[in-house]
Amino acid sequence: MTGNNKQPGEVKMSGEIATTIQTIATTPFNDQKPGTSGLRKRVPAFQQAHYLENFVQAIFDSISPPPGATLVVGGDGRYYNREAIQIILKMAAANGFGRVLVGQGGILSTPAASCVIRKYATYGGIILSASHNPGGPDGDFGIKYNTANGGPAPEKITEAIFELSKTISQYRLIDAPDVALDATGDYLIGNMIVSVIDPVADYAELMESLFDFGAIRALLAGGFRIKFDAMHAVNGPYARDIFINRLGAPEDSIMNCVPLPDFGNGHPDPNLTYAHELVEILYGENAPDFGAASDGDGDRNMILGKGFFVTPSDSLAILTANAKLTPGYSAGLAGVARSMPTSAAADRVAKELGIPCYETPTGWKFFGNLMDAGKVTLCGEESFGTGSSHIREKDGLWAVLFWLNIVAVRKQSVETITREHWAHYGRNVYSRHDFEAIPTEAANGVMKHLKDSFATLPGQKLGSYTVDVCDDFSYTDPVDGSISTGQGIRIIFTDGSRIVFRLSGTGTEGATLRIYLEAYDPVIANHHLDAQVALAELIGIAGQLSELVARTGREQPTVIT
Ligand code: VG1
Ligand code: CO
Repeated sequence: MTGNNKQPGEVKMSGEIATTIQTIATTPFNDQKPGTSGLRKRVPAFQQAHYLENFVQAIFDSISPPPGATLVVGGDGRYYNREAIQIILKMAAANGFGRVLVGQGGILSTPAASCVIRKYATYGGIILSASHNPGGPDGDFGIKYNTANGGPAPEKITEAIFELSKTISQYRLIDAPDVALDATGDYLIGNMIVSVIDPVADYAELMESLFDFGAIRALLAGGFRIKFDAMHAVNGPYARDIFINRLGAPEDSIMNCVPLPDFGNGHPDPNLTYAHELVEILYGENAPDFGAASDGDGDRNMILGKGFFVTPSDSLAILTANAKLTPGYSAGLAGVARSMPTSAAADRVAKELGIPCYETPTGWKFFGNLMDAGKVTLCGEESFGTGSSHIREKDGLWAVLFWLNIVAVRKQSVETITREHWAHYGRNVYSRHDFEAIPTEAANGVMKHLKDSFATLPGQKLGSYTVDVCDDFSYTDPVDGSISTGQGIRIIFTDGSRIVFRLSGTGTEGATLRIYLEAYDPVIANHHLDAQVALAELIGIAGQLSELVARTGREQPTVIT
């Protein structure tokens, strides 16, 4: 772990040697409850005096690291990333850490942070990101703790952090100058070494160990054209290294690959709405053969073919069905897991492969135990998240490389691979409708109204659908027995079609209501239908059951994916 711009063993001093530990008195904030993926707030909230410090001290107090432990710190480069990292380094030094590994420039994608935590067997890591939420001075910021397995802290840890944040009275930091983060190398602050590392190399090597880079290189050299959109977010340098340097793709294969603190004023969420620049290219004249995008922190992915969109739920199923075509998964899969609102397309593949399929609550933290116990290899969420046990986070570029490896072996287009999949397994027609920034009371009212109708719904005939069961999803972790309740309302019809209602745990303004719609269609002749057309009746039923318009005034979703 030495930098490349210095002699091994040389440790640069950060200004004067300063080891004074300061204890700062503080008072609690009462809103530091981590959501689906860490604590997310508007930037000005994080800029309040003591706000970040309180939360970081609550993390350190709840994990009580042994003296000299190593921590990983990095973020997606959004506004306030650098300032936050300097604060965290000074606090880590005062809280007894012996070393912190930081990505150069403060950059580490979420999957790269998970990779580094695992590769160097560190005690844990702090990732600074609000993921797919917009950034900038008025945008969002976020912070999350990952444990030694490289994955998001499970609920029992995030709950302990929240409890401590409600009673905190002081935090510790050392009095030292800022650490230069722009050159790799080792620096000393207090008694702690800060190792500024190349943020890309370890991750890119891991990707090369899983996929057939030779086959992908040959595919690209043969004229197969790709376009990857990093959306001005963290994956830019990763995409450049992997696609251009390692796979020999031409320069115009990547776009928006310089990370910007405000993501170029964009919304770094890879879906048909926010990644419209890429979508227009893939649906335009002379379109490339393959398109992909990732989000703010690099853990999400969207996969496009020429004029064709692959839903994330289908993507998980297709990767599962074709995993053996790649070197990293040639031995087959232990099992697959999906979040509850994700379509059951992967379940059908798992059944045919004779491997288990698990259904978990929303959020990657619920996959960690299953992967640690060797019960599953692939995991996915409908929210453009796919990943595997190579790390403990979802992984945007991994999914893109997985697809390219499959295309290189099958020598078929993305559309053909998907249509052949549907022809074999049937199509789980799927869509999610998001209603953002609804007044919290109105959103809670919708959820309560739905729960109140549980008693009368089963057996009711609604158009061509009959309600079979409905519930508020709860999950018992098969590894440690922990129980998570209130994870989303499911209305399941007798033919297996579903409507799911859930409130987002990552939004920062009012409430976001997500309505997930799924209908199974085995008839190949219907497979060309647009999802909104095929789901029209279910969409109507969802509106009727939830009394959405009357309760929220919303006629149309903010985003459809
Ligand atoms: C959303 C997604 C969820 C995902 C989470 C974090 O959560 O629905 O599937 O795990 O974001 O993704 P919610 O609670 O808003 O529905 V990331 O890439 O934003 O860290
Ligand atoms: Co993300």
